[in-house]
Amino acid sequence: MTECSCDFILPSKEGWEKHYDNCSLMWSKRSETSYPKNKDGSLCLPNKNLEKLDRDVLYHLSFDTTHYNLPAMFGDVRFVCMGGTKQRMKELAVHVADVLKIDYKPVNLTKSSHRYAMYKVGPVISVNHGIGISSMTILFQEILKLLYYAKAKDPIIFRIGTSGGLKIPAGSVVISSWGLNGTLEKTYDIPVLGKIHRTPAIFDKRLAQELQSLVTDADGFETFSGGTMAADDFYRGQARVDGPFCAYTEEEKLAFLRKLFDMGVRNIEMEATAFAALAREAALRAADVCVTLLDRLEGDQVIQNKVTLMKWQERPITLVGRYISKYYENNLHKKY
Ligand code: R2B
Ligand code: URA
Repeated sequence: MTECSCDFILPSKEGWEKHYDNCSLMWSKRSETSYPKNKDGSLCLPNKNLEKLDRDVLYHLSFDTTHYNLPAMFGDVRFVCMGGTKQRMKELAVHVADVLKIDYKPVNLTKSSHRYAMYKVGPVISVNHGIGISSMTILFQEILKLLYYAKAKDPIIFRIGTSGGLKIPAGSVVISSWGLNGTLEKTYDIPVLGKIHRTPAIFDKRLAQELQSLVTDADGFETFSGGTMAADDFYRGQARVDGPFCAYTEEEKLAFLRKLFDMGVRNIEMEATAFAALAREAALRAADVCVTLLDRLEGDQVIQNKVTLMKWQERPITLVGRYISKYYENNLHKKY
């Protein structure tokens, strides 16, 4: 019988899932393949080709395994936070430093890649992934390899994002339960060698419950758990009628958005399916925490003023920062 490897960040509460989805016990129940983690929680990536490489170049991060001591640089990483923009991820790094009381001046560690911007503060990597699944998955896969070479233990991954809400007030935060693709399946589908490779896009329920429990009335915004549609486009792919092309009516658009709502979807963004799927495949615990910039039943354009939008975008950062601080308050870092 496989043993459970749950390292609870928050003590269990009634009604919560008993296990994290990525624990060795849950993995053994759902998968025939061996658990992709070592006993100490470090990653054990299943691709054996990696062992044959003399040097692995993490091209988009501008690191490699010869010229950089990745275990020394990143061996202590416990949390990886990703989000679309460089600015937001810099702000997250500064916020984490503040919360953890670390004296910190932001330095972009991947400046020479001219692609993504990565910050590291204490045990937290904060890195931007650009827009959409293909940009995010390149970053995510190189982060997975980085964590693997660094021998980081039990990393937890957050996406901090923006989205369009469905029938919820603009400025609300949605913690995703699952991702839904453009053809309304809860999967991440990618063509591999000419065939569709399909992976379930389900997020860790216990982690979502823990995050949700940290929201207080004083926060001044509502938080929802629900499905997240990941579209491959901002305009037609999200049923907008304000793009350069549109061959459906406003009524058809609203009927589609209502159908999504009835399926349990609470927001639309552009990465959730792939983010959930890659994390699950690597047995990493992940949460997608997005603020909604508008209610899509009421319109398509993001018309809020910049100051309000910036304030709203702090909300997922505050929540994830609070989660990371709990990890310290509960002294869990001392185990590592
Ligand atoms: C939300 O916002 C971006 C598009 O504006 C995209 O990255 C997403 O998921
Ligand atoms: N990001 C999206 O992908 N959609 C929105 O409506 C808002 C932000």
